[in-house]
Amino acid sequence: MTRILITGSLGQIGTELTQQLRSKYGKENVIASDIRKNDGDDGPYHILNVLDKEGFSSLIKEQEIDWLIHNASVLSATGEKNPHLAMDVNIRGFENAIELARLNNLRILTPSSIAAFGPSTPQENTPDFTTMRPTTIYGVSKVYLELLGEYYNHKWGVDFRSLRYPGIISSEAPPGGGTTDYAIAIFHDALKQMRYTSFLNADATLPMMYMPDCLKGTIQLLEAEEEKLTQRTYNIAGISFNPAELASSIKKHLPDFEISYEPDYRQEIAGTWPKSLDDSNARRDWNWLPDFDLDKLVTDMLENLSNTLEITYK
Ligand code: AKB
Repeated sequence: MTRILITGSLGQIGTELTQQLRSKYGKENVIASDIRKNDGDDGPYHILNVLDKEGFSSLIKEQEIDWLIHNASVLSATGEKNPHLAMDVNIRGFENAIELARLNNLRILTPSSIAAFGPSTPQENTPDFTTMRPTTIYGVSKVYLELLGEYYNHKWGVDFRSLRYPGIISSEAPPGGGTTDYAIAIFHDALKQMRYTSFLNADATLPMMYMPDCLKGTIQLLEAEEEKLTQRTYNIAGISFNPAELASSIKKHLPDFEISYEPDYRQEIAGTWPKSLDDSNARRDWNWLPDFDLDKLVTDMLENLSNTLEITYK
């Protein structure tokens, strides 16, 4: 049976990906790890600082790992507040991960992001191969990750795979320090207090995706036969919308909901990212197809979150 190690397993994506992979590959074959203590996990869990290369290496060897999902990362807004932390975790952490993948012959999947693009990138229907001059440290770390992973692939044959995730919306673990986090906070505030103040402008359109689509795409790429991959890094798109459009979809369920706007430094970051992505290569190579449009996402999200928060809204 394939043995999988996930770093950053307590993050927004890591939390749900760990559960999903455990139900597919068996609890004991999916080893979760993160930098902090975890009381809630129901399977093998290890505290791991990805900057501790020896500890990282021992865990891979002791657990006889085949696939490494390297999710440990500082997101865009936190990165702009603390660029050196982002350089350590995102750049040095990834250098450790890819080198250990080479030494131990692992398949390695690690996220990139729409943040790898920048203000000089065409913003509509952005293709996989285009101008990439990001202006955030998070974006710079993702371009480096993509290029270094591809270098390890052509130089040493390391099976490196990456997805450029859009903003991910989910009701389980909260995200930490992202620019697209408004699209989750809005649901919490809508259910709790019927109003939300957005830190992005009303018309700040960004590519976004619901967690079930994110998990589906991640697992599809992880499991894809290597011969099918014509490239190592893929755009995947779900839907594109802005805060005003999201608010009107929420209003269909909560007619009294009100949104106001107080854009901050995160608007500047969002303004440098694409509005929509061309993901035709992922569709062609490994049959990627998202399931959720905006209204379906909003209906599902309100239902799940109201259950978790024990709030009746219908
Ligand atoms: C962020 O906002 O930093 C992330 C991302 C788009 O990668 N959600």
